[in-house]
Amino acid sequence: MDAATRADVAIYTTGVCPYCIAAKRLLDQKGAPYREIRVDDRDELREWLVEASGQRTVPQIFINGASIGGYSELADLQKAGKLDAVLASAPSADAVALRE
Ligand SMILES: N[C@@H](CCC(=O)N[C@@H](CS)C(=O)NCC(=O)O)C(=O)O
Repeated sequence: MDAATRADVAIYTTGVCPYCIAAKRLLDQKGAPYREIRVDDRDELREWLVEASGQRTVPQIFINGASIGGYSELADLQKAGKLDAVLASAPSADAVALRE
């Protein structure tokens, strides 16, 4: 699916985070490029992330500006057979800008 992947994927992570590793592994397996944004020691960014995602844990994954949740939600999309389509969707012109 590599050639078909068009989505803008951003993953907010910290250094010691098994779920972050699992999420990145799944994205790698799907051949999906992503931007990794580390939030260690970045309190302001982390506060924004809680507001934007509604969750306090990492990783937090955004696809085309929309929060999809953490590794569990990413894996659920994969199990439901929906992840390829999500990763192949192009960002819309009015996609929410993420902070980095
Ligand atoms: N269900 C979440 C679990 C994420 C999770 O527990 N992440 C850990 C780091 S690997 C975390 O943020 N722990 C700190 C906390 O729970 O406040 C997911 O799949 O992403």
